[in-house]
Amino acid sequence: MAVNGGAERLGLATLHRVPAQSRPLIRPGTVPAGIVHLGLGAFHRAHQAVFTEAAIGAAGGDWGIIGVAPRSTALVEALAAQDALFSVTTLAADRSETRVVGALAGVRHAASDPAAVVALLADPAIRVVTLTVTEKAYHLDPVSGVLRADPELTLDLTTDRLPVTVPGLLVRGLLARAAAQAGPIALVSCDNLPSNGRRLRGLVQQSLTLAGAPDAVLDALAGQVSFPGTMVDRIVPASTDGTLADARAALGVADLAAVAAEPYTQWVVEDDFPGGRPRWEQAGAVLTTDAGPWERLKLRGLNGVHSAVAYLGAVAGRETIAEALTLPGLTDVLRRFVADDVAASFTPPDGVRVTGYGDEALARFANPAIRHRTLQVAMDGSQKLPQRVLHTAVDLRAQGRPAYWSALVVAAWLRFLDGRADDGTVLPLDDPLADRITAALATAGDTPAGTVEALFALPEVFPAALADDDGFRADVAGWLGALRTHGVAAVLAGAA
Ligand code: CS2
Repeated sequence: MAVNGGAERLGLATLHRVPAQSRPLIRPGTVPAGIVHLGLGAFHRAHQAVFTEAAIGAAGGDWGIIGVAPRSTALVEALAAQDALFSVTTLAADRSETRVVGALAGVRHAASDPAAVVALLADPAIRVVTLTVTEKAYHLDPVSGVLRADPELTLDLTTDRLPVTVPGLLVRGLLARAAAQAGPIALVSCDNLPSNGRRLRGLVQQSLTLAGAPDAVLDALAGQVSFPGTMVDRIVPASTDGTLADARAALGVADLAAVAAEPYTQWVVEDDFPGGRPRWEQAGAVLTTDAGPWERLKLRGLNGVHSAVAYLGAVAGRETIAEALTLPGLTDVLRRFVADDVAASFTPPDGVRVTGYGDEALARFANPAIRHRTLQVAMDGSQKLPQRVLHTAVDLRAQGRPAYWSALVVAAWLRFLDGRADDGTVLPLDDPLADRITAALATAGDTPAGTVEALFALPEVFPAALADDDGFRADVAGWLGALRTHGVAAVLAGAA
């Protein structure tokens, strides 16, 4: 059956056919836009859009979202044909529930109409910009936070052409905003980057400098633009035909922009919005002065564990995260990783026990209704490993402690980079540094120590403190040798 099977499409005109409990919390199409969101992926639709709709529903405000898709035309077309409506199906292990979200006030396609995006960023009605563009779109070196040289970025920042990169769009938009004196604005990174607010500020400052922005403009912007840090959390796998079929069954109309997500959701936001903001706290978000401890908790205690499951699971031939977790011994190993390494590496938010948080994350990963592919989480490892695992190891080693389980996670990534699962199946490498990684591996020889030597020499990934740490390198090489010789299943069975 085709996903829409000839059924009518979701939209304002068909909303009356959607079961009452599945309709939006606000009257869609009636709330003026106050937010631009860059990156209309599944995560945004199931997270910030849901919080924002609930906040508008509870407290009002002109906070409709204009969703900007950087690349995907299919999604923009699907949403445009649906009056920007889409549904979220919440999947618990034993039940599901689908609801249409009415937070989007419009959609734009950055690649084909960058001028429209620049104009929006300069519009006084827009007072918040949120971003979920994935780690690599920031063009930042994950270790140092320095802007990476890139020909497209250089063209965006140094010529008059219409921008195609995220930093290019932001800089052009902010310059237009300064010229229009359009008032204060908050730029909010909702990506899983370390200190994401500071990273985004650094990105904008470096880009404005490269673009040759005059000092007067820089000064004007400095007083008008804030960069609140945030921690965002909800497991939202890429949508599949099954997601669309479930949505259609629940709604009675076809939704080609449907997403599915776990029940759990969390948002911690630094309260620094000079142009105002939706009352997200009324939707369950935590507004704080410092999201840093929450962010470290999540990056290390959830995402780091997720990446571990993804690499070990993919090499063991498991398709999904939940299936990987059934590997005998894996849960024990991950609990040791959290208790011995993650929990000892940083100070958590007041009142939070890191091991309890880790157990909760493992229970969420085990949700069998969420078919999150190990290969999806394994993507872009070079951009993810530093904040998810390597910072944990750096902090432990600085205290003179071992980082034994962190070394296993790094070894799992290196084993994944071998390109073949334990059963010989090809494992694709989807990573912005794929060329650098492949070149490094080509010179490495085939001993574990050789692989460690070659990969640890990539300064964009491995902080100097680890690259020079013989003890840590030996632990990684030891685990890598065991994984290559015995396979994931045997290593896990004997490990914890
Ligand atoms: C995952 C995250 O794909 C990944 O790398 O670890 O997308 C994870 O599902 C979210 O951060 C959960 O909030």
